[in-house]
Amino acid sequence: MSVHPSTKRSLWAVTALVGLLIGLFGTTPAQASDADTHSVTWKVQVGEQSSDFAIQGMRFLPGEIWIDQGDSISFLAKSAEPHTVSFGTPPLPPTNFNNVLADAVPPVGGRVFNPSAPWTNSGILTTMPSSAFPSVTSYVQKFTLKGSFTFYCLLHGKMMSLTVHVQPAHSKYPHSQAYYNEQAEVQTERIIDDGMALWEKTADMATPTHVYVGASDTQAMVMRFIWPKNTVPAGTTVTFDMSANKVFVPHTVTFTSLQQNGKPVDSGNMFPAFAGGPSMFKVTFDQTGTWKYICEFHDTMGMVGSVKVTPKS
Ligand SMILES: [Cu+2]
Repeated sequence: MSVHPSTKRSLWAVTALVGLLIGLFGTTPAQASDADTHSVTWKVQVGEQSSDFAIQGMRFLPGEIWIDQGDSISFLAKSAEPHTVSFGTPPLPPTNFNNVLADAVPPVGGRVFNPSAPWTNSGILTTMPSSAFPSVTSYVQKFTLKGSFTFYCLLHGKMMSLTVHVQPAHSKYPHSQAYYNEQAEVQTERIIDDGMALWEKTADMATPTHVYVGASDTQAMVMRFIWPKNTVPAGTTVTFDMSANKVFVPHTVTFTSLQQNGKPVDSGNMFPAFAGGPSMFKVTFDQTGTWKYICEFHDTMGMVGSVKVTPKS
């Protein structure tokens, strides 16, 4: 994430709030581990992505796992898009993006899973750390209590969930790690194919004057402007549109050198209409030239574009 002055201000506010939350919740002492030396550490992947980062997935893989009392799960970040591994009720009702981020960033709880705590949280898991807030690439929880527990990603909601079934110690496992890994590989491919299909479908609706700002369904996100390169004659208005997004992910349309009325042309944070918007941004291009723009959140994933403005014909 590159940091624009306006983003810097809002991130500063987030950082201040995060500092407060770490102060409130970050000091839970780790519980003593038991003496079982036969415990297994299972692996769960968090997120998926295509090699060019264009498609980002929103699944824990596997989404359901059977382990024994005393076993641990190591959650491993597999995508640049940030996710969390969270359980319980977050300390604040999310009312806006900064609020969600403030809940997601601070780790809450120790290494031993405590289902009776009001809220446990991994912190931000990502393969592409941002300098704007702290993050991790893995998160371990040890399970000492029997039962079924459903975790979710705070950033992407309850559709991104994982159910952990904790059987009594020394029970037979229904599946091996190799089985889960194979399933994860097959499902990763499916999620990326789904994202590619969504990308094509959105491209069919786009025109030189109607650019879609990302796209998403409930398991895949397209981190691209669609179309990313347009040519229009001077005087044309281009609409940048968030309506192809079905999940709560912000984007921006931030021009790197184009100024109008002495100010840089920048949408600020955009959200889909169901999340309160603003979901549309219109720019009328009067100056000829090639004007580059980025999404401030996802430019490092390749979410960049340009509009070439030719003289009026
Ligand atoms: Cu973006």
